[in-house]
Amino acid sequence: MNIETIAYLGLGSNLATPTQQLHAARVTIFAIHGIEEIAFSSLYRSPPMGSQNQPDYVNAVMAIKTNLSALELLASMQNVENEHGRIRQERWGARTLDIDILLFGDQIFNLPDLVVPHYGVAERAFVLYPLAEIAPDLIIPTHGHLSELVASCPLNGLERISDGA
Ligand code: A4P
Ligand code: MG
Repeated sequence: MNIETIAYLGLGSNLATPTQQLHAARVTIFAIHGIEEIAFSSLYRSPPMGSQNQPDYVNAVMAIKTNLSALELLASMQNVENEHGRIRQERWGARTLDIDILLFGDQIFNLPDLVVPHYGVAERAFVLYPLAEIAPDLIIPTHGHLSELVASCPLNGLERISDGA
């Protein structure tokens, strides 16, 4: 039995009614044995990072408590992506559901399949703003205080669109 860890998941979708994708993902994730939801941010819309030839994204961040290991959590989130019709095509291309493990406690992983903190966590507005909404005092391993990262991150077109999924 693993120790319970607080982890943060970044959820994103830009196809097939993104708000519904995030709602469905949330319901699926909190029903998983070994995962308990602690908080779920508002939903935020933003223009696509990467290829501009795709719809806007809707993003949110979910805080969970889990007794899964980090690699078990990754496998579990990849199952959720697959169940929700995610087809991996081009990197940074359109997707029905993307789930990134942003943080796993204060642990650092540099494995072939898992890099935590997630490499985009410190500079992506669509990650930092929802994260700060649910965990304003967080310290991100190797990056420092979330509040300072948010303060120096432009919105880049990010808008809060609803109270939650
Ligand atoms: N992987 C390594 N570390 C992690 C982690 N911490 N969490 C590996 C999840 N996966 C991790 O992921 C590729 C591989 O990353 C996986 O096999 C896993 O072992 P993927 O989800 O198949 O590929 P991807 O999502 O196309 O690539 P990547 O690099 O994860 O893209 P991002 O960084 O997720 O960006 N614009 C807006 N506005 N909002 C968005 O959410 N998202 C993306 C995708 C592009 N543009 C966006 C948004
Ligand atoms: Mg991803």
